[in-house]
Amino acid sequence: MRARRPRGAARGHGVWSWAAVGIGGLLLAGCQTDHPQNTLTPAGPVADTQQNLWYVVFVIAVVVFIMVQGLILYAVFRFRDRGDDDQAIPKQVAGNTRLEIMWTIIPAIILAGIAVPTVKTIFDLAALPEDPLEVRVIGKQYWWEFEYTGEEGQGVVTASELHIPVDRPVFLTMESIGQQPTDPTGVIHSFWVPKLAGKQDVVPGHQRTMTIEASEPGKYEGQCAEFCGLSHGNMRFAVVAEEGADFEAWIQSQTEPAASPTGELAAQGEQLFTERTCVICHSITGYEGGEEARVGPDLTHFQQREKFAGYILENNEANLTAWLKDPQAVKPGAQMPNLQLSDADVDALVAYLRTLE
Ligand code: HEC
Ligand SMILES: [Cu+2]
Repeated sequence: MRARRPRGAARGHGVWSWAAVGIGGLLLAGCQTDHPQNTLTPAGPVADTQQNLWYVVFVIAVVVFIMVQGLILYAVFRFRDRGDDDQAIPKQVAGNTRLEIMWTIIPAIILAGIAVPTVKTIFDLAALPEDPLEVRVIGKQYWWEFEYTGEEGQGVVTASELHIPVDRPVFLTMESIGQQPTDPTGVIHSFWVPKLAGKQDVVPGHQRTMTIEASEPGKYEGQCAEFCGLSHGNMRFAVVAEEGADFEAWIQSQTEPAASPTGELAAQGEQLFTERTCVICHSITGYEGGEEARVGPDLTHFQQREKFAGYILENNEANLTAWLKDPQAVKPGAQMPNLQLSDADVDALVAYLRTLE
């Protein structure tokens, strides 16, 4: 015969320890406050405004939650089945007009109350900011392209690392296109730098806008936040915020054309860049025949980027070699073909790419 477990004691103990583990785990998860993509530590006025709105909604939601759960717990304990005959039966209120009006009107008032600051914030953030830096953001599979469209931006095009000046609004005009600039067959991406602003979907055939602004110099990590294909998770980027003068120097450096390499291996790589068809997809300003292509990232100042291929790979020789040998092995679904390059070709091309300062 099986021994009967003492009822209540052991069972109750189990439930409470699981609850403690669950709640403790949630609390511990909140401990890491300096995560690079923590939405709760905004780093600029746009994110601040959004967080302020979020706090209002959050506090109201917590109050409603506690009240509703409190009433449920009260009812569950007060009117539980005690197994005797003379237990309390709740007062029956079905069809009570007064109550029904009350619990329709109270939520309506709460929602209307939340709508006021929400709508105001939406309009405030949608307005064109004063004296913005203008950047066109293009979501591609699977990387972000940035084009500085305003006069001061001088048409600079770069990938994966968006440089911006601090304390100045940056107005982004965003779209999704296929591999060619005129190709309308893009997919939906979503641009998200959690510390600087909320998400913005980037939709083919539409132009979306949003403003971001950073208050402190630094690197703010972001990523595509809408599933867009096999390497959606490898579609990251960074916003690099710099003091005004540093930013201007950066823009200036980006307008410089690439110089022809002097080393023998690199010079060989420079030649292979055309022979192995790289030039069809990648543009390098100053490289003959390589000014227009926009299928892959602009490589004129490739060496200045800390990471590449959607900001997933450290920019070093080993990673570049692996990338050129077999892009899909490094990044599933990557839209750069495996060009079946020989080891010697790869070495020369890597040597050339490393001269693109
Ligand atoms: C058919 C077009 C195409 C050809 C040809 C091509 N690439 Fe690419 N390349 C791409 C695309 C698209 C990407 C972006 C892939 C991604 O990140 O998902 C890319 C990415 C790169 C990157 C990383 C750039 C960055 O900042 O992320 C390098 C470096 C590169 N290619 C070098 C080359 C070289 C060298 C060749 C010639 C051997 C070449 N590519 C041929 C389309 C092409
Ligand atoms: Cu995407």
